[in-house]
Amino acid sequence: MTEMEAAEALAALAAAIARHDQAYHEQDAPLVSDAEYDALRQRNAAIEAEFPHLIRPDSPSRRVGATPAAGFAKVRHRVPMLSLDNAFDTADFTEFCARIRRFLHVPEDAGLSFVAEPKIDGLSINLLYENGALARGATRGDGTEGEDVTANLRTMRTVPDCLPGPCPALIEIRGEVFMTKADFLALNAAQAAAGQKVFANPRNAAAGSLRQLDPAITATRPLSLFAYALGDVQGSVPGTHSAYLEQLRAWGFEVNPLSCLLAGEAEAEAFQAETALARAGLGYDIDGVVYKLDDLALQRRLGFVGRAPRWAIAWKFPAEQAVTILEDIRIQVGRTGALTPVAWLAPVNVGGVLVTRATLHNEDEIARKDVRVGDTVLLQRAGDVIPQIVQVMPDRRPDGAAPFVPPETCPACCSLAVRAAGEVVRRCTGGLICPAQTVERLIHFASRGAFDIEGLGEKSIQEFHGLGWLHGPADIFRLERHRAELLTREGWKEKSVSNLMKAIESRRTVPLDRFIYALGIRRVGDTNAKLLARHYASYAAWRAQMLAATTVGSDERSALGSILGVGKALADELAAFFVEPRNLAALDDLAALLTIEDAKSVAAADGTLSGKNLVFTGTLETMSRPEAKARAEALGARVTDSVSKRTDLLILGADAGSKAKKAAELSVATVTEAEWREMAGF
Ligand code: D41
Repeated sequence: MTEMEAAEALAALAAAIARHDQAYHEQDAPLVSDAEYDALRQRNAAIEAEFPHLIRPDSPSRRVGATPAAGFAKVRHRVPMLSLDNAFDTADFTEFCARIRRFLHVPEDAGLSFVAEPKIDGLSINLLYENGALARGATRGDGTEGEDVTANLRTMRTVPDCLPGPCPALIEIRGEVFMTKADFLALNAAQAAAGQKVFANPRNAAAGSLRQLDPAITATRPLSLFAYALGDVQGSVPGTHSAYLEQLRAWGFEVNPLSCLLAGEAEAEAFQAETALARAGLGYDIDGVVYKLDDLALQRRLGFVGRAPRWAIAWKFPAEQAVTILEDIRIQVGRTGALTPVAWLAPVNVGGVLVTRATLHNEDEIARKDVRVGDTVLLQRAGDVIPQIVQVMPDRRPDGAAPFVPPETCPACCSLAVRAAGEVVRRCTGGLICPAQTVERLIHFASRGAFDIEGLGEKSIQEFHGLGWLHGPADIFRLERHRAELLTREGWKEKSVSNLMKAIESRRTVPLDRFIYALGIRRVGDTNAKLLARHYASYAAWRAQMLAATTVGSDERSALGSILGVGKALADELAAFFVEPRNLAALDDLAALLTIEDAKSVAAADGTLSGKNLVFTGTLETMSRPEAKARAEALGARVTDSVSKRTDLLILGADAGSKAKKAAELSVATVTEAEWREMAGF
């Protein structure tokens, strides 16, 4: 690997890992399996080890865990919440014990007592009790600072409001919030039935439930807590960890009943093996066992290195694996039209869970692993409910097993499915007519920037779609037909129905740009919709030109590609939409019910960025400077390097410095990168 390649790889890894961290910690919706995530981090570490001078200021290795998300107040833990070093085999554990003995200067055969606690796969929290009353509860966050989720924690049965009997004046108690497997499955079933988001695994379900801004929602979620450690203490506590766990029980906390005191290394090894066997039968997910030296005085002497104590270690289990036959590869259509291949498997038990499906992510992944129908495959569950295919067993491949051929049409609506250059995802082009996408499309259609139909939000769209009243956007303007039946439904009254119908009627006349934007064609954000509307001026002209532009190489296609700021990728998306005859039929059906207003002529239009002087500063996180500049210029703006009185707008990347200050002095308007993307229609 050259230095240049290493730098590029580190930049890409930093961005990818940050994206995954955010998806995992802030949206509680991971994009990849834990194993894939670990592989990214390992690759990052390996490259950094080889090229230490290229370690980036924003390197994932410099960040620990999640930074607190907006919405909750930040809380500094009185004593930092440490992390844990990992052991993966007996040798690692033996070395952990040897290190303790070396540090304490005790003989090699000196016995060490450990408390073993199954390592719950949940999220750590910190509870502060003042004079025996719960004063504050926070998530672990980055270990130093977490989020104040006191109100949410108070809704949990297993979080005592007060500690009965004598207790220190101030004490921090730490533990793991989790959801049992049964509670998780029931919650997901209820979420799915209500058309709400389902969670990838119990850990994410627990995190998502605890981090609700509305504690009333948390109160309905089945969360559990096992307490396992103390933080700051003002007052006296027992001298051993095992006695401390007993004290926690006496105060009313649940402590994992499998926790136990072990007399030495041999017992720890046996405990590890027993727990690995018991794992599948437990009601909750664990990913290893934490071993903590029992003697608190020794713990204090040992202290910690970096952010991990020398006196504790998490001995992880190997990932749960199994072998089975891949019976079929079927295509799932997501709500946004993304096609995902899914492996249909001969049912197999993987660590106590009966598995019949595995995700195959995308066609590149299938090609890379050379997965074929009929193959014997090795599966792995690593914390996730949906398992991964680790590899195929090539020597067990049946004769005639053919490589996977990606579908050219959408299995839900038979429209063409296309994969744009440079993208891994194949997408259905049947935007308006694909049943798999209907709800999502309609939500966009009725949303604020589009038709802006008040009272027609996600919930009612789901309801009407479920009743078979809405198949495409035109049906919204035929809802009047269902007025009588709607009035008989729960939650609908004369007033709300009549308001909804009025809101719909008031939108029968619509400006061309909003109409175009509402169609939800990929890459056609509101800025591009405005550009198109201004350029083609009338709906009839736009429709005719788009039809002509479906022919590759036509004058209309190249004209479309060269409209200020539109570009080839967008031209391709528009062509793909218009090439599908049923999209066109749905469009005509809709247009016939509406009055679509012509756009104002280009000369009179006041383009939001046209003629403006822009300056970029700081590090843009989602695009390069040259791309941002090209886009701005395509929208008619001028881009300069320094802020002056003539600057109209300063776009602030990360770590913006003196230019931001200057802009403030000169009262120059500023926007964030996200706002800029919005303006530029990215
Ligand atoms: O069950 C757990 N997940 C667990 C996590 C546990 N039983 N004990 C733990 N003990 C600690 C120390 C030794 C640092 C007090 C932990 C964790 N830490 C922990 N959880 C997440 C990061 C660290």
